Amino acid sequence: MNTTPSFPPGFLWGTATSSYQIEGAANEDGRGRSIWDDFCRYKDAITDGSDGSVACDHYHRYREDVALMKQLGLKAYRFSIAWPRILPEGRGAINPKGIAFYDRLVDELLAANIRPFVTLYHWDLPSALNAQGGWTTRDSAAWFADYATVVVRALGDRVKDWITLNEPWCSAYLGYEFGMHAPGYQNKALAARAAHNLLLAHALGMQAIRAAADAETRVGITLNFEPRLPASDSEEDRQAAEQEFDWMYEGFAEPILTGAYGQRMLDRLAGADIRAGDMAMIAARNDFIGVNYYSAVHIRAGRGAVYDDDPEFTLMGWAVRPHGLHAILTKLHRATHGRTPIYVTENGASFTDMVTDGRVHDVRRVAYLRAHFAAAQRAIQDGVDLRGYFVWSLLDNFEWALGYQQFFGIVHVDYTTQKRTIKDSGYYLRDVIAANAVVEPSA
Ligand code: IFM
Repeated sequence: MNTTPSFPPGFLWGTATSSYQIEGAANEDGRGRSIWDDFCRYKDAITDGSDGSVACDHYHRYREDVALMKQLGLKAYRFSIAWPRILPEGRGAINPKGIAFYDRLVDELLAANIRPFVTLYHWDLPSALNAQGGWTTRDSAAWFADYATVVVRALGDRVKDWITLNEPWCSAYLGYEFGMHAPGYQNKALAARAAHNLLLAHALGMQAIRAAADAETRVGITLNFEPRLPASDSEEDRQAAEQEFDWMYEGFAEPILTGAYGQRMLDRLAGADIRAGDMAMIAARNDFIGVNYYSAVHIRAGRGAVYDDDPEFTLMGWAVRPHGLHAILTKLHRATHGRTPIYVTENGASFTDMVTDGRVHDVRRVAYLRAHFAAAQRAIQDGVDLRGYFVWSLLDNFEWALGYQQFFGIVHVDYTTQKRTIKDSGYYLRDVIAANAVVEPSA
């Protein structure tokens, strides 16, 4: 087998999922409602009219799913906790059955020698809190910190890696400005408030986790990135790309890493409740940064975004540009002076798949993963302290407003029978993990 240089020893290979996208069991064991249960009921909110009430039925099939992870040789698994399972009203009374589910899942993972990476918030805010203003009220940061304390007290003896928020850019802007995600508002000022309050929630959440956990515990945040890259080596394109507004980076990574918003972001944040002392808390040290990377934008001077590199597009319509992963990893490495470990907490691709004779020959997904793994490997060679890589996603699942019409899994799910079929990309990941290197796909 042809291989490139190895990844560092102990490199943490895994897959990622989130609660609402896979769990189902929406009305079981005392789970409260979330803004996604509500949003899915709005007319035309979800392209195929579906919702996450059953999804992959992971709530009942988690043992089978952990067995699959073991079969693939995963070293780690990133999943999220459904806030309304733990606190059905968002705060106050704890639901012991909700905690018991994650207890069982964590124990099952540890028994399979798989390290749990737990995200506390992957978009399923309790509806009861939304009724009190949700992320648009500053109180939300304290609600989140209290919820984090409850979860870390319950699982912190076994879970040592915590992620506060997943992709707060999406929570704030897709949820409150563009209305494409729950709670479905279209209001710039509300989005600005939500964006800043989410950063505050991250800050208070980190403090709460550290207060409730032991010294071995690590905590960070997962951000999504879509870097702006020069379309050529010319100085004009380089400058144009540099000057382009990078909303995801400037809105979240920059305040966390520098303790300040840039002027362009401050203009966008008109209406947000930013108070003295907030920025210092938001800039508290993270034990790691989680990077979700899917695509990049090419910029040409005077023309803006261009596609003259003729990229391949995934089913999401996202340009396949693996070099963008190298670019964001090296940029973050420089921005943190190499002092903050980085994980790729999501990377993967949606393509249409077909099950034939019990196999899924997802050649394009295999090629996508191979190219992105190689980009990560190059970043490590260039000095980036990359500690692990979580492929999105373990299973085909509920892709938010796009329902069940997108397929990110390295394991195919038949939603009628709930049968799981490992795709060729799953076997490819297994081979990469076994070699701890970017191997050639087997024919
Ligand atoms: O499915 C989502 C996930 O919930 C957050 N990051 C991007 C994925 C693909 O769109």
